[in-house]
Amino acid sequence: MRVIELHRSVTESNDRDAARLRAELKEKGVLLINLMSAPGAGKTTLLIRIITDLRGKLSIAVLEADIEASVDAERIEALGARSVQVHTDGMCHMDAGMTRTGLEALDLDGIDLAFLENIGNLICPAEYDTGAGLNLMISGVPEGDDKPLKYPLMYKESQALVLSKLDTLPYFDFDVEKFRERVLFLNPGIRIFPVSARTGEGMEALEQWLSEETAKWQEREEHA
Ligand SMILES: Nc1nc2c(ncn2[C@@H]2O[C@H](COP(=O)(O)OP(=O)(O)O)[C@@H](O)[C@H]2O)c(=O)[nH]1
Ligand SMILES: [Mg+2]
Repeated sequence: MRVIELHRSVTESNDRDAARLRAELKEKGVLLINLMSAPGAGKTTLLIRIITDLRGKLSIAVLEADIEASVDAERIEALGARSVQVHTDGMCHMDAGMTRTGLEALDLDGIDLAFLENIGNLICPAEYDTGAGLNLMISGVPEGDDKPLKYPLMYKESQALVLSKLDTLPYFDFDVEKFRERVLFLNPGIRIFPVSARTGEGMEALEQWLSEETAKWQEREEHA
């Protein structure tokens, strides 16, 4: 009897699609950042802050992915930024093919930095390479400092982490040092940005990092 491991073949073919998409985006000079978190961690609020603060410095577009509704894309468009909403028809993650389809609808001409706001979920999105140049995750203070212990994969797959809703620290027994240790144990190289999108605390360091990463992505390889 033959047994075919579908999960492996699906992820292998997705990995190939993702590598192709990443190379095309590199060629275009568009840094795509895959933004992942639990529902309500503050993805859209953070994007609104970033787009507003970096206006005139970086041209930013957003691909919004949700199971249904278009409220997030509407919030982004209200800022005058380019945005497209994709619906995943019940799927709890975005893969490279779905990301490509969404990006084709989003005009990337003149765009420096594009965000994919992935489905709110701490498990599935981390399992699929979307073709993004960087993975950025958000963990919110109200979610608790034990989340790296329970959902390690997303922390391992991300190059940077935003610890969001810092303004709510007085109301939760969240131990920032313990959280930091747990994250760094899983992923020693990850950058951690504690921020409050509400008060603006910590946004400057995050935005500086985004600008530097975009510039690095847009650098052409020098041929001797
Ligand atoms: N206090 C506080 N609330 C926030 C902050 N960022 C987001 N929120 C709130 O958290 C809720 C979910 O935010 P949203 O951006 O929609 O999360 P998403 O589902 O991850 O996109 C909203 O009620 C926001 O106002 C923050 O920095 N501080
Ligand atoms: Mg959102």
